[in-house]
Amino acid sequence: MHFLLLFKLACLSSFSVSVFAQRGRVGSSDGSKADQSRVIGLTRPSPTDGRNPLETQGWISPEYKWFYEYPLPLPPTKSKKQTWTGDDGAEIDYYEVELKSFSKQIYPDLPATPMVGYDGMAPGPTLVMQQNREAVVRFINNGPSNMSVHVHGQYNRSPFDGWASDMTSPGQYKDYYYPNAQNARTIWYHDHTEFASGEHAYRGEEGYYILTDPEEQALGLPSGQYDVTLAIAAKIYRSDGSLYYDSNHDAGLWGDVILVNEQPWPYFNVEARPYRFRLLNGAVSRTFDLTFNTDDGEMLPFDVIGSDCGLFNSPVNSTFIALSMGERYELVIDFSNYRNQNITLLNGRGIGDNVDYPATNRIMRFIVGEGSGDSGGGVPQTLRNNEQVAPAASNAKDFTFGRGQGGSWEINGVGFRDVENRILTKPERGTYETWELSNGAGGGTHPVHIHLVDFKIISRTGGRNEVADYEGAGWKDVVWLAAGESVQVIARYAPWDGIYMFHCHNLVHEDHDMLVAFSVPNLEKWGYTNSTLFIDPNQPEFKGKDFNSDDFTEEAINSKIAWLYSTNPYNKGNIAGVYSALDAYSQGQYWTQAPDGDHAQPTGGDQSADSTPTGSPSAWTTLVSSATQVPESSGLSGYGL
Ligand SMILES: [Cu+2]
Repeated sequence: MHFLLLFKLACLSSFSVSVFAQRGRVGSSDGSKADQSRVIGLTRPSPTDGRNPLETQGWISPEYKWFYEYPLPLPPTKSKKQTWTGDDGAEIDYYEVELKSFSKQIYPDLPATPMVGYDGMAPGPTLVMQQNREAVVRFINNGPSNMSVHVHGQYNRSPFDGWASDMTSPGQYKDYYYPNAQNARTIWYHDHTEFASGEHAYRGEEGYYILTDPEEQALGLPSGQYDVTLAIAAKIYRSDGSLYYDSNHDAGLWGDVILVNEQPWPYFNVEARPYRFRLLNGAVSRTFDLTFNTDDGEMLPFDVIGSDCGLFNSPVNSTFIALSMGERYELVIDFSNYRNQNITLLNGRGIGDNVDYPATNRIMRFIVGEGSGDSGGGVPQTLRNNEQVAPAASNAKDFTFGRGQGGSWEINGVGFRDVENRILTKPERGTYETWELSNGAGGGTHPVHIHLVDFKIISRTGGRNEVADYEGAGWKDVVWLAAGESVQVIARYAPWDGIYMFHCHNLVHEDHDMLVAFSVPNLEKWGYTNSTLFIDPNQPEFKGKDFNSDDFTEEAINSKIAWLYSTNPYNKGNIAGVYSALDAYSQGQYWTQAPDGDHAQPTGGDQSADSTPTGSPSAWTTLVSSATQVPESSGLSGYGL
């Protein structure tokens, strides 16, 4: 089976090469030629749902006339406030981020736009984390409504993962404890409040979270000012400058104003040298098909170096990239041969189920100056030595994303409001499962995000009928399910047990109601224990608390971090130990390799260590233990879920 999957992936990869190689150089910087080129031929990245792809509607927002006249804003990097050091030498960095209202000038001739964002800005400050340095981020809600913060792309324990109903009210704060143990990756944080994530992200509640590691830093990729985040979104404004959230009867909010880092159609001065761009689709419903174009209509080639879950083994050359909501791609593009030229980032029309408007074919402009004399050394052909092939899955499951008879969006007929049934499946901890994700009734296009795991795309049938090279080259946490498509993904449901969400990342769909959960149960006979259980995302110990200035002294913060560390969500940083214990478990050696010496059971036995936690309050322990035993498809409403 091992070999079979490898073979399948190899076939997919070569197929994609032959198809995409036919894409030619076309287009001009006003987008018109590029549009037509993408409509014909095999190389279009997505179907059009039967709409005339060149059809556009008029402006909904006041017409925007200042294309490429305002610079690209760059969010600041967040500084830590203090570092806690434990008796055993463990160090945990502490950050404070305050959610609050602010206003930002979007239209030069209209009043500033009221928004809500982290630290009163959008995008929020970039959190840059070093691999193997854990962090506690205290998110303080001084905003107008509830908050639940999700760091998208990291395996956070369930109470720190931004569960949709784990809400922190205005006037409260919540401490989120993050492992930062995975390989370097471009991830992001955004609001995940139930039924309101779309409106909250739209009004500004999103930012980058960049995890870096020594292997990445040794590659010599463009860094510092040459390593740039580009968060693309699309919005609608009223004549008073305020944001207008129109979900089109819950079909989607496509937006006629394209923004990069919250600036409509910005320009960015670049040197004639390579840049690393970290692309994020932070839009509510709009999918992009991106190309970099000279004024003469030449499309620039670039190296895609990574996707949602980090760097590829080798760069993938492309001239275009399709980016659905929640996806990230990293690319290196070399402007060396384009001195004193404009390079315009354009967008295809008629992509997915987008509705197009007069200027939605344009994104931003790079104004290339002189070279810096530093070529950047090129992109290494080996970026990472990353496992590319998953072993055989132990289970295959089907999930269909469609619109139910009542009009709401559902997964296998269930939505988040269906509390009794919303845990759709229970993958055994440590096992691989193949999930077939299918686009069902009701049209629409669904970027599917699975929390907790990194997955590999195995195949796509229907629609585009292929996996693009850059989709297949790395591990992902979002995959785009366009009209008529079924996509198979394989993931290992590890390292944690717990209840996690999976959903459509068209935020209008997610809120109405295409959001469900899976539960990774704790394992019987499993030697690894925590002194606290982390299965229930609403575990009371970790919920938001009312703001109290006494909690904000250096001493109080240190003692809170010491307590969080003592609950041991991340096996004291030894996550490799968790994996090796899971591997041992799968081989029936469950007592021999418990990862944490403090908690390991020394001899064989059949009692579940997780059923006898130490040092934890009894009320919720009972509650959580019960919650893990509920059968498939039964409700958890009695358990605070
Ligand atoms: Cu959807």
